Amino acid sequence: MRMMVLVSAMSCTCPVFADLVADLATDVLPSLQSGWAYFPYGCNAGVPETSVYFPGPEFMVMDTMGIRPQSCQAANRLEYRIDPVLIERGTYRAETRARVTDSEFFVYQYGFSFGGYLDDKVVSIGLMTDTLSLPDLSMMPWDATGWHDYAIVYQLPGYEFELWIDGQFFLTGPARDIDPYPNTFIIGDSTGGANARVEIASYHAELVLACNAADLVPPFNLLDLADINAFVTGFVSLDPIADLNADGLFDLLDVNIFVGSFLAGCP
Ligand SMILES: [Ca+2]
Ligand SMILES: [Ca+2]
Ligand SMILES: [Ca+2]
Repeated sequence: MRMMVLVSAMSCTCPVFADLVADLATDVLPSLQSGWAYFPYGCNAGVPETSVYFPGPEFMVMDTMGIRPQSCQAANRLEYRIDPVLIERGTYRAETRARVTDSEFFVYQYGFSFGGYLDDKVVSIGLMTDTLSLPDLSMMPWDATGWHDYAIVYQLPGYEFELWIDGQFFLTGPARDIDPYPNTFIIGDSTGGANARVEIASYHAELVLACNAADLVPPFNLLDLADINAFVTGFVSLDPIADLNADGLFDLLDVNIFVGSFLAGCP
């Protein structure tokens, strides 16, 4: 009977929503744009933003060719810090339209990179003219010299990331653990040993967080049958996901929290 009530409450035509949105305009120096900071570090510290990023009406050029082409850890990266947003559960999505017109590398082929540092995981990809690098540092041949739309989708906490190219699902794989790092959207040059010249025509990233205690699984900010199934399955298998008051017990208190939150709906 309770499940009937829950299912009947599912007809939510929720608007498109994101808790946090970051865009990067192509025609303004990034550090002049809200939320964005130019972040040169390691042996690239001191390299000025205006020598790497060149705004334009159709695309922004990033050019790190010839900058410290040795294998020291360094970056000329753009970062959009999203701490202190607490990411308990949510969906991260980042999209860019870009082409890599030149590149050189020493070890890690992240001459051009975009993605995120989220919940102490790396979910960024790296692009060179002829190579695609994945978050686990594996590489594959890829012709990045033509215009492509790249999209990364990652569910927190701890799902595998998805890479979409030109609107088509391309692959999925594991994120990589890193030392604690602020939650950050990134785009730019992520290594000292690899450099690139890239034209960036667009960039958009967003984070959609779970709306309440019943919003357990994707799609977030939406309460539907997937959340009900996740709670029921978690409850009967004693999975912490269903211990909604985090007291180590699986009892009526958790059921009441779930039902109350589900019926309350996303705001
Ligand atoms: Ca570099
Ligand atoms: Ca959900
Ligand atoms: Ca409990």
